[in-house]
Amino acid sequence: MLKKDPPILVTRPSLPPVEEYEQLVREIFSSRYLTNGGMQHQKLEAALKEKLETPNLRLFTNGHLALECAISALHLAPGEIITTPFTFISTTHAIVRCGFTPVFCDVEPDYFTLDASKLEAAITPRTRAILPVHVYGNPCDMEAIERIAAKHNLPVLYDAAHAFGISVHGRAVSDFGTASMFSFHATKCYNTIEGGAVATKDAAYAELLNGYKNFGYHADEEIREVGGNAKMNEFQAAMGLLNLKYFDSEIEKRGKVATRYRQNLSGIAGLSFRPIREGITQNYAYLPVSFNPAVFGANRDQVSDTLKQYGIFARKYFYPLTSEAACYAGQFDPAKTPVALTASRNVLTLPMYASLPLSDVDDICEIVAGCNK
Ligand code: T4K
Repeated sequence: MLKKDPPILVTRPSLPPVEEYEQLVREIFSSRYLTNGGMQHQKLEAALKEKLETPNLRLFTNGHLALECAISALHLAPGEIITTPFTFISTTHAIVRCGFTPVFCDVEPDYFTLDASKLEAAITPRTRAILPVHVYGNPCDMEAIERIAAKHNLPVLYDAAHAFGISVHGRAVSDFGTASMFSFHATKCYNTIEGGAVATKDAAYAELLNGYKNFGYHADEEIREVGGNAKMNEFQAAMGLLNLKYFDSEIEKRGKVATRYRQNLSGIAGLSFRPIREGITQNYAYLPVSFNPAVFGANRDQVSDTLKQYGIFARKYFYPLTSEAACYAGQFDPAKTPVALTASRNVLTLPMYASLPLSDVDDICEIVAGCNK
């Protein structure tokens, strides 16, 4: 097989027709309203409230700052926040940057989401909140987590960066917990270039989010919080409005890509796909595949390197564990989350995006299967 030129990247952003974006850019130019809650922003906030089935939603310039503002708005006393280390570094950084100590709970072997059976053991008198992650768009066991949280009177803030549009037995993920943070980064299945949102059922908490993302302002001369600047601008919101229009068809295309991968690679010993929790809608945000090096003929890194030789750039989401990051050296023991540690060594996320040709999927699968010697 020839080396791919141009290379195949782990993802490509969904983009609307450029003429449609030009039209909205013209509207922005004629309004001369570029940020601070302009018309596109208002329209997007309303549309996403409906899409995510939530009574309150606030837009942000990116998912990370949305998460920081969401933590700040909980108004917690200093202490610990329980989370998982098998996630993008943003989750842990947000906790630390807000002044809290992350406490790492292990993940479930099937879904890589917080293992509720290990949650209670991680709770201490200093625990202030629980921050689980819907990794790869697979929702956590929210009922089990929230049962424990309620028993200990702890808020649950979900990192739903990967979970746009997901529902569980017909109930939107944003309907769970105190709040959920969604990322709309270019690499996500729904994007506003950069962007994010926090959805919550709690109207008073949503009002606090307004302050945290806008220097603490609630009215012209009323500065209530020590807020920063995390506002989404009009160009981002315009992209979001258009991408929302095409979201369902993009997800349908992603679904076809996912099906092709499963058809091509199922039944290979030592290679497994994530199971899908019962009753959920999927957004096919990522295409994670686990390799068991003792059974499969190669380890994850060897498969990744082989793909690179063909110009195919899969990614090791999420390696290293956030608890292993150099900036946290010596602070956490990754051996205490053995399931997460194994996942970080064995999972490769293969290229996944709506416009990925199925013939390329076939080529990727042929190379991966060929590593099984
Ligand atoms: N919580 C979780 C669980 C998250 O996964 C994330 C973000 C966050 C919180 C924070 O949300 P944001 O603040 O980002 O909204 C990417 C993304 O930057 C990041 O959003 C994402 N998670 C993370 C999992 O992946 P990188 O460093 O891997 O991205 P990069 O630039 O290497 O891009 C990946 C591939 O996509 C490249 O091969 C090129 C391609 N690409 C990328 C961009 C940006 C394009 O084709 N076009 C583009 O515009 O972090």
